[in-house]
Amino acid sequence: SETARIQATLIGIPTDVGASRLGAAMGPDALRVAQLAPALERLGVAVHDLGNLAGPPNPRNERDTEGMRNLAECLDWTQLAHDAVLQVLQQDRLPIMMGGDHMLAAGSISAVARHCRATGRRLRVLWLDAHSDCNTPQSSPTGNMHGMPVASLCGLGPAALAALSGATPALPASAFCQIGLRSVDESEKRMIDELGLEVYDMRAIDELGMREVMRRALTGLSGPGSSDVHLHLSFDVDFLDPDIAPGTGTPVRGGPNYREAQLCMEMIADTGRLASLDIVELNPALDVRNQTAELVVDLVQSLFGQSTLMRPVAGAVQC
Ligand code: 4U7
Ligand code: MN
Ligand code: MN
Ligand code: MN
Repeated sequence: SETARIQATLIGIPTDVGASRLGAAMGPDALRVAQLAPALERLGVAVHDLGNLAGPPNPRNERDTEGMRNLAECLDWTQLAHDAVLQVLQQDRLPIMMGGDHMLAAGSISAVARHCRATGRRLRVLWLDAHSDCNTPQSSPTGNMHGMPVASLCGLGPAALAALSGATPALPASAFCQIGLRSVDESEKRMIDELGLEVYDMRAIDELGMREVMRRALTGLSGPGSSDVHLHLSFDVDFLDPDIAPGTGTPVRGGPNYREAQLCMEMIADTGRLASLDIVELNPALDVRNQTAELVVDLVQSLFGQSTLMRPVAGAVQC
């Protein structure tokens, strides 16, 4: 069948102001070294690399009186990310954000939410992460802003950040689905409950299997009546087991292995709804010979339809 060629735009967002460990700012270049653009081109995706956005360096501030580190710098970076992503969406292109720490998702997803509001699309956000990232400045044990983007998008935390999309909250909590969690702070457990976030933690993946978890997570995203859905994937590299992905600042053991992660990406690809992507928390300073970046490129190929066979797999799940 004739399918229009996907037009993707790579946006380097080299920030680590939301994290306490330095190094995620080198993420975009590590992905370029691992040949992200050529890997996508081989799958028929037309790729344009915008280069890197330029924002403030990491001043390594202590927590402010409200409990946040580097708030001013995070506001600058999220605004820059928001503006760049919105522009790409308005060109009907698929933005791929190369982070950078996960705070940037408060900017990118704000732009996606604004765009969906303007074009009457329904937004679904898949959040692949070891963490829930729903701390507020008050609840955060660390003050690191990369642990707060979900709360911020749900309207909690500093008003300037929460209002980036032009509406507070940027999106309803029910738009989120989190997969792979295994390190959740006590206050976050309560927040997940209060917000009613849809969560599949590692226990769910162990008990149900990745296939059933993804079937549930992607319900309603394919088939008739789903063509107005914008699927955003926020892929925190620490979702992956640190044995296969050591290059990240907050690794947690017990994550998905290669095969589970690949199936997850393949099932997302099968929906045909992926419309924007964050790749965050890749930290080349902690990596071993760029293996984590190379693994991410491999998984992103699955996400854009790389498969072993021409035809659909016999017995594959219809979501
Ligand atoms: B990431 C943490 F306390 N919850 O808030 C926090 F454990 O984007 C970690 O998912 C946050 O990598 C991790 O600082 C943020 C901590
Ligand atoms: Mn994480
Ligand atoms: Mn995260
Ligand atoms: Mn992290």
